[in-house]
Amino acid sequence: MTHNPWTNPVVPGFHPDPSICEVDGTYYLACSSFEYLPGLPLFTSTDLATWEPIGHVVTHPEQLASREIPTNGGAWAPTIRFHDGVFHVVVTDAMGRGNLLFTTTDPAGKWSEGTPTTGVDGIDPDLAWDAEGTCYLTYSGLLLTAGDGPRHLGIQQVRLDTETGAALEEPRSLWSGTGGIFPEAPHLYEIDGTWYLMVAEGGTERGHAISIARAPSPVGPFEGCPGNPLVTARGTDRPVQNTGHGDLFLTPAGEWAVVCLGVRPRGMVRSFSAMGRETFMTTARFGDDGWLQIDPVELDAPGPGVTLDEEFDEPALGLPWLTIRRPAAEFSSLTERAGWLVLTGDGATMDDDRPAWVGRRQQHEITEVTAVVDASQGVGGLSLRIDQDNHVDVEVDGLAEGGPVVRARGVVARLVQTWEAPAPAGPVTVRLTTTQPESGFSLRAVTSDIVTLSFDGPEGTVELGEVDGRTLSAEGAGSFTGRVVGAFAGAGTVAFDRVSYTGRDGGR
Ligand code: 6LW
Repeated sequence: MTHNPWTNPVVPGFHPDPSICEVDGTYYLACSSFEYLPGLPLFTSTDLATWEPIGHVVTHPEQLASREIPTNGGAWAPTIRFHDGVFHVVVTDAMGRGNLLFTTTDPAGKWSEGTPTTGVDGIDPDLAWDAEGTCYLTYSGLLLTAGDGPRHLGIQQVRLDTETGAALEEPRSLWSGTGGIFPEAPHLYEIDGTWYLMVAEGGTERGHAISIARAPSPVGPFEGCPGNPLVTARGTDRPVQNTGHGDLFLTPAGEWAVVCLGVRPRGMVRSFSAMGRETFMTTARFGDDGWLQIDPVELDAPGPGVTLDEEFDEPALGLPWLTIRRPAAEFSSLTERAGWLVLTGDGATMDDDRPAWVGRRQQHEITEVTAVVDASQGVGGLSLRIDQDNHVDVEVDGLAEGGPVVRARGVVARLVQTWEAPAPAGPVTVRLTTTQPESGFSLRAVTSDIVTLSFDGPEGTVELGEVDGRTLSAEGAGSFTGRVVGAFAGAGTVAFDRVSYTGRDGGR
C-alpha cells in the first residue's frame, strides 16, 4: 500500500458533495456551491496532492436560478463524468431549475447553459453508461416540492437521453441503503462486470455514512454489502466528522480511493464546524470477497498556513472570489480606480439576500482578514458570514451625520449588537480575526472559535467587539455551506485598496 499522496482536507473551506473523474491521468473534481456564484467550482490534479482551481461550470446567472434561490438552495451535489470525449456535470438546482445536465469538451472553458432533465424528480443525480452506451441516471428520490412537505422515494433510476435530458422510462426503485435516513448521493460503477451502487445515508450531519451494494446489471437486483456502512464517524471522537457522500476512483498508483465530504468541528465536544463541509479523501480496496472496504477519513497535520494579499491590480478577480446570488459585474469595478476594487451599494446590507459583497471561503481555523477601506462616499467594509441571519461585519460609515465612524455589527440569528467608534481620517484598515476556543471546561471551550472585530486607529488596533463563532458554523446556523469572508458596500460607493487573508489550522 503506497502512502496516499493527498493531504486532508484536500479542498478546505466549504466544498461539499465532491465528485471526481479521471481523464488521461488528470483528475477533475466538482463540488456544490448553493446560492454562491460563480457556481460549481472545478479543480484539477495529476497527483492528488496538489489541486488547482480551473474555473466553474456556472459562470453566468442564467445557468442557475440563483437570484431568487433560498439560502442553502441552489447548486447541490454535482456528479462529474467523462464519456465519448465530453465532460458531463449533472446537478440539482434545488428550489431552482431542478436537475440540469451541463456539458463541455474543455472543463476549464465554457460549459453549456444546462439542459433540464424531464421525468426526474429528486436530487443528487449520477450518470453512468453501459458498454452499449446507454446512460443511466440514478438519483435520490427526495421530493423537495411535494405539497405535503418533503417526501423520500429512496434511490431511483431511469435511462436518460443525454441530448434532450428526457427520462426514457418511468423511474425504478433501487436498493436504498441499510435503512439510514436520507439515502442519497448515489454513484453507479461497473467494475470487472459487476455493477456497484454506492450511496450516502444517515443524513449529512453526524450520522452520515457511505454504504454499497452490487448487482449483475446496472438496474439490479442489488445486494447490500454485509460490511455496511463502509465508512462513518458517527459515535466517534474522530477529528473529521460527518464523513459521507463519497465517489470512488483509482489513484495514479492503481489503488482504490474515495473522495467524500467531512467537517472539522472544534471545541470540547466537537460541536461546531466553522468551515462547514469540506472535501476529504481516504484509501479503499476490494477484499477477497469482492466487496469494497473504505478506511476511516484521517485529518492530516496542519500545514504552514497561507497569506493571500489581493491588491486589485488585475483586470478581474481571481477564481476563489465569490458573490451571493448575483454576478460581481453588477456592483463592482476594478477599472474605475486603478489598483482599487470599487463596490457600489444599492442599500442592501449583509442582512439581505443580494448584498454587494464579494469574498472567498474561510479555509482555515485561525484567520485574520484585513481590508483597507475608503468609505468617504459610502458605507462598507468586511463581512464574515454563514448567511444573512448570521454574520459579523466591520464597516466604515463615511456618511454618518456626526462624522465618519467605524461600526462593528454582530448578527446572531438576526439579533444585532453594534459597537461604534470615530473613524480615523483617510482610508481605514478594518479587521476580522478568528481564534480557537479556550481549552478546558468552559463555555468558551465549547464553541468553534471567537471572532474579533477591530480596526487600526491612530494609536494602534481598536478592538470594537467579539462574537462567539458557534452560530457562524454549519451546525449553529443549520447551514449546508460554511463561512465566507469578504468586502461589501451597503450604500454609496466604497473602494478597497487591499484585502488580505492569513490563515492556518490548529490541528486535532
Ligand atoms: C446534497 C445531499 C445532501 O444534495 O445535502 O444532506 C445536499 N445531503 O447529498 C446539499 O449538500
